[in-house]
Amino acid sequence: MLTLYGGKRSPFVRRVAIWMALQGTPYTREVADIFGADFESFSARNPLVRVPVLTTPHGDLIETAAIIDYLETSAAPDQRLLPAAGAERVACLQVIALANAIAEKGVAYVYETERRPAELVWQAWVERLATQLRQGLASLEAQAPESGWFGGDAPNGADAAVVATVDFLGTIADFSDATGRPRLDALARRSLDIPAFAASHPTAS
Ligand SMILES: N[C@@H](CCC(=O)N[C@@H](CS)C(=O)NCC(=O)O)C(=O)O
Repeated sequence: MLTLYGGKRSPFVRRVAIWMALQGTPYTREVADIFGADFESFSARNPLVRVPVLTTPHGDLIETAAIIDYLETSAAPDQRLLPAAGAERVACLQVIALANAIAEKGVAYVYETERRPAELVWQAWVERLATQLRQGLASLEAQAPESGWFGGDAPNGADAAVVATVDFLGTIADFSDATGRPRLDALARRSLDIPAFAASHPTAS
């Protein structure tokens, strides 16, 4: 049995959780307190003390992209969430890359605005992050399907990455207003009808 380490707010952990659920890959979930009590012990699983970590028969895997590669190459062809090759694969991976980059900037924004002591906040950097997030989101919104999924009739890996990122931004006070991203908001709402997405929503119990 695979074990996924990481909390519900992390967009990276959630992408892995959605991915395994869409593939029908069974796993157990463990939350690690990497900012607190588990900092030292978790370094045995990831020397950088970051999540996600996926514990597998091949050991503890780190970094979302490498974990996803493991899941894709371990799955039967009809369970895979990435197009096999060609322009479709390039396009799908570029959507995932953009969603991932937005998630990275969103996590940096959270560290700056929620974790850093208020007197040490570098406002110009926060504004740079906000601009990068707005631009990234505008690009993702322009690429989002009006209906259905990035994957067409069924969600694929791009949908997993985009929904994980959009729902994560919804947890950040300054980015929780979805007015400027109607297609992404609608996609995230549609995803809640699918248990693979709903079960790992940041607000799911
Ligand atoms: N590139 C990494 C990013 C992982 C990451 O930044 N995870 C955050 C949680 S969302 C974390 O563990 N942060 C703790 C830290 O950086 O010290 C990945 O894709 O796995």
